[in-house]
Amino acid sequence: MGVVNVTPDSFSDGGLYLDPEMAIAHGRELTQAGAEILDVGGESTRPGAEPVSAEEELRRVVPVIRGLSGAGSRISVDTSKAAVAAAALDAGAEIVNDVTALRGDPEMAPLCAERGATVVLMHMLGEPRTMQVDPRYGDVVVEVKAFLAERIEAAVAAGIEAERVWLDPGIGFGKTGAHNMELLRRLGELRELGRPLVIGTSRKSFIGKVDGSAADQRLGGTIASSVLAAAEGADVLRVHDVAEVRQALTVAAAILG
Ligand code: HH2
Repeated sequence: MGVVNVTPDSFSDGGLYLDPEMAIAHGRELTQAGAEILDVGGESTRPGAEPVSAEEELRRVVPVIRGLSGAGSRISVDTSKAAVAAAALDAGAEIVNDVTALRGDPEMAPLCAERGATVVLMHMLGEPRTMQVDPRYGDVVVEVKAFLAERIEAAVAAGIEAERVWLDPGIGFGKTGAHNMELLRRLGELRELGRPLVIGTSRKSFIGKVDGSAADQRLGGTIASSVLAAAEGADVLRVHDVAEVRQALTVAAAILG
């Protein structure tokens, strides 16, 4: 899954693809590089980010989704707002990547049910503005797993087919570096939920906490964490650097046979 951020303030590529033509060209490059899915987002969820209105988010993502629809990758929309998801589905998206796991907007679950969308349910402790202020867990893996199990039930109760639910432990969303690494080491426990797992480690600050690198110097850490996540059973890797991660995964798979 390649990341297409149509935002002025995303933590690693904010402002680079705010212009729709630039975002579409970038999405096409990621497709060429082997992205099977493009995740198009119009609101940064980085720690401390301020929310964006639905109108502004729509203005950012809809032309880009329209421009990328039919160009070779499936399209996912990274949003927590039902109005944005509805317009994105109309424009050609088929996956709704909701970092609030359907808790942010009461209309989101019924919309996804009615439209037959695939949904990504992600774990986040708190909300982006404050989530990195002293996050605490007893056992982070047990708690994230219980949360995701409860969100699957909520999705199914709202009429979303269980087969259309993907899960994500939300690397960096209300977690310390140690929490993130514990989750990555014990992904096998989340596989017991029986649904595809999405993992997004790309350029995130837990990498910088290991070696002091800045967001634009974390490709090696992104590759290491993505390959290890795949080996632990991750199904979808959400990354900015599709060509490099794709090559790493192909070589790792060849070695493992
Ligand atoms: N991470 C980010 C955004 N959306 N969605 C899922 N399912 N999983 C993730 O790990 C995830 C996500 C944050 O990365 P990015 O989009 O690059 O930054 P920003 O939120 O600042 O736009």
